[in-house]
Amino acid sequence: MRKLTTVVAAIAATSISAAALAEKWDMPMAYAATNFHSEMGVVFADKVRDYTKGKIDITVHPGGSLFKGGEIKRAVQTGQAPIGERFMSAHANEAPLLGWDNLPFLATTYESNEKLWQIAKDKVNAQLADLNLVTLYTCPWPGQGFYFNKAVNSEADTQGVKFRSYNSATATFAKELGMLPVQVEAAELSQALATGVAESFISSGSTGYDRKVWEHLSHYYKVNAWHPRNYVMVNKGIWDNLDGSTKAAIQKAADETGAACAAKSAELANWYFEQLQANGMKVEDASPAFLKKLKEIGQIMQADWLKSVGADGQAIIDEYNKM
Ligand code: PCA
Repeated sequence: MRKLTTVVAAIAATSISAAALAEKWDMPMAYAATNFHSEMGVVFADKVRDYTKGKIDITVHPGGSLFKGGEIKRAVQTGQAPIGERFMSAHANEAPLLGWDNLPFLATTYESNEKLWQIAKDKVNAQLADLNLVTLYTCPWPGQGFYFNKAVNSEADTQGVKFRSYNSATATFAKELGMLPVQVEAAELSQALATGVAESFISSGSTGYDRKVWEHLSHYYKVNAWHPRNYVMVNKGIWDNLDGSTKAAIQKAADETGAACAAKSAELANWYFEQLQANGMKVEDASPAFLKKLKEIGQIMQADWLKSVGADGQAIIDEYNKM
């Protein structure tokens, strides 16, 4: 008891601020520090510090520097890191529902992707809760198109091409085009292209810009196949132990950051294409023949997804198609 009194007295005497008693949270993120997702992670951390009056002090670790992209979910699930950010559909091999945002040509604008998220959200969050995770916010990437080191007009040009995939859906896409997929994190993409491990990939202009892929590749085909999302997740046990006002403060920061991040993504989408072009890449629409093939593959992928997810997946698509 004396000890406690001494401590209380000491705190009063030196008027240690709330910040000094802050809970420190390390937040691993997978993408480049200069990428908008990572910059928004810093905005989020600042807001959380502000709205919790210094109670929760988040330090962002971008670029896979604390945990690599592929390790972040497990780190947060197990509480090794209290909070982290990851590409949601990378977990679709474990929980197929989490591939809701990789259905080719279903929701190809920011607006329709947001509608799809609103429909999928409760089911996705329930799935993540089963994995001991609570989603704080999600943020879409710009539309996905194909990078190559040559002109590609149809699937005749993609046979045998080495392809960097970022999840199982993109590996399927590649195989259907006769390509040879290998999964590589964005943080290791430049190296994979430099060493010839990969010579093509599907992504947004954003990742091509971050990884300066014009050093190795020449063509980008705008396909706008889907807008995949990153999500910021917190360990469920840690979240459940927070008091109500702290949760509300963090959620306010998350809601604001999620909206700002989506707006930033839309604002930058064309700017990234301009940067690719300024660095010598050809940025073009996919040819009608190539696009037709991609759409056929898209139908197969959607059917496969529905088969693996079952009724929940069908309910999401049915509701989306009604809108
Ligand atoms: N960039 C990330 C995921 C989607 C995107 O546009 C990547 O290529 O890893």
